[in-house]
Amino acid sequence: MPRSVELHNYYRSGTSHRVRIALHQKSVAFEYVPVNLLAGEHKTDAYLALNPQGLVPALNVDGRTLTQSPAILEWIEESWPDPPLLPKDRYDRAHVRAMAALVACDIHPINNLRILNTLKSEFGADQDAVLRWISHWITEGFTALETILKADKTRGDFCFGDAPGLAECCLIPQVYAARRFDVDLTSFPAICAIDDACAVLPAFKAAHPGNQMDVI
Ligand SMILES: N[C@@H](CCC(=O)N[C@@H](CS)C(=O)NCC(=O)O)C(=O)O
Repeated sequence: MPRSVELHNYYRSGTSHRVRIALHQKSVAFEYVPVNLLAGEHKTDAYLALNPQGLVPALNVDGRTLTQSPAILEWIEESWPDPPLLPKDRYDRAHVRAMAALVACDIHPINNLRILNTLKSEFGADQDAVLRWISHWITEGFTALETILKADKTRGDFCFGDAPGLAECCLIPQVYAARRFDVDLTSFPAICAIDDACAVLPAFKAAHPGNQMDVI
């Protein structure tokens, strides 16, 4: 088992939030190392030495650095299998991974800070246009996810089955971002119910942006 686990992250970063949920869900003790994105700390030489992409999170385990939250989540799952983030059946696993990827590959990347900054600096978008951009892509992705969730008649309170897993690691931070940017969520009752079910769980409370040491 690893002796030291350091999470280099930022309280409001969705990808950081994903990894915090997984670590807390599995009761893994870790050191929280804040990286202030607004102050550009992710572009310093020291951080680029950890992650040449200059993106958070980075997970340093016994001196080895892991990057890319999907890879980190899978590594956490392999290292601490209980409680599981993925179901036993491989078709079910593909289904859960697909819901996670819907958020992680198709919603989050196009709403990232560097994309929003480029929309403003290179393409003349003002703040109102940026908010419309965010709302457009979250709404499109959540519309599909809501349909997927409603089609699963065996589902309990979560995206799959009766416990949160990989899909919630990605979804809950995206719901937090949607609320932060005032995206209208009234058309997504299934997603909001999953968010409510997670909000009362200790791991999700511990991972919440508002409960981190670097919250502003
Ligand atoms: N695919 C990467 C994306 C990481 C990422 O985009 N992180 C954001 C925060 S959520 C970041 O560092 N943004 C800095 C920037 O855009 O300048 C992952 O999942 O880890």
